Amino acid sequence: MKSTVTANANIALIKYWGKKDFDLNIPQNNSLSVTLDGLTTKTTVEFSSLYKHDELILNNILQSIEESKKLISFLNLIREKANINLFAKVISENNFPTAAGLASSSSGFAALALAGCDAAGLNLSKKELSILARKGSGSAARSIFGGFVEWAAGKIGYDESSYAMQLYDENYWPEIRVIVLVLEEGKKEVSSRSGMQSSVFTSPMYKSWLDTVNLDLISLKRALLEKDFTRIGSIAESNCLKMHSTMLTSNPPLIYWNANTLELVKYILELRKNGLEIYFTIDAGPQIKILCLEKDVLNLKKKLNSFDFINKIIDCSSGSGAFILNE
Ligand code: 2P0
Repeated sequence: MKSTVTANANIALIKYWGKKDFDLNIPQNNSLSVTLDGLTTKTTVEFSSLYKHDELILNNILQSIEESKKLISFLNLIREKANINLFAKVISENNFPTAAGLASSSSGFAALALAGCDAAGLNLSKKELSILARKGSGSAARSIFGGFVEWAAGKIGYDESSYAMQLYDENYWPEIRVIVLVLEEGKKEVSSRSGMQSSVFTSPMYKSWLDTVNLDLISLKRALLEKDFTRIGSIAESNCLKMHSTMLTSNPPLIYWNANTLELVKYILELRKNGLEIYFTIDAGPQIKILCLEKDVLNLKKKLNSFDFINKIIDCSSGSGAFILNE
């Protein structure tokens, strides 16, 4: 009863920031993402009667019970579905910084959902896996799939109504790139989970966010169909800034950027004014993700190399969904 899976993180072009059903982890709005081949989690789950409790080893470090709480409640969902009562050992590794605003929970829970189900002898459809992964972490619902993915928000109280689906697979647009700039590797101070609830309840901008996000989604889907990079970049960048306006106006304010994030945002705008077609998006952390086309990657990276505060540059294409690695 053992299975190993890899899954990639995803970056939202239309963001998820807030839930309408906290118990079922059902979001306020539909979101749309691209799965990234450079941000990968590899997870092994083994259920065995030899284990006397659940154990999580994350990036080679044994986690405390407190740190394993989310994992244990997630394993309980799998045990209930599979009708087993065995404990599990889970070994998980990310090839990128964990909990720093690089969507490690998206790849983490997508990998755990598939590896856990496979190890428990469950054969779920991708839609069912997406519903399950969502309950670990919302964005994980999207990482079950590769390429461009939409997560349908669904309805309050209806577990089965909220799941992701693939719009285009990872081969749809090989020229599109997401260049991830890692500025800080530490864990963020306010988790996305508590940050987004605070924005829902306290930001006076939250209603405007909800009023415009669906129009952004429709326009972005149209632009994707037409492979119109200019429109995709502008919509994604503006959607990201609208999400950050709900963060900034939360009480207490949520400021996930640092001074270097701001310096790079201004630099990106300047480069674009001078003809290099690049756009930024930022999640709940200081890291910047630049959307660009393959033809501009070398030139862009050369320019970025002059910033010594950029710790790491990860060049991503659109990547695959979660899959089982067992021989
Ligand atoms: C997203 N983020 O759409 C947005 C943009 C962060 C900013 O999904 O509470 O870790 O586990 O459902 O999925 C981060 O939130 O939150 C996130 P939970 P999650 O990618």
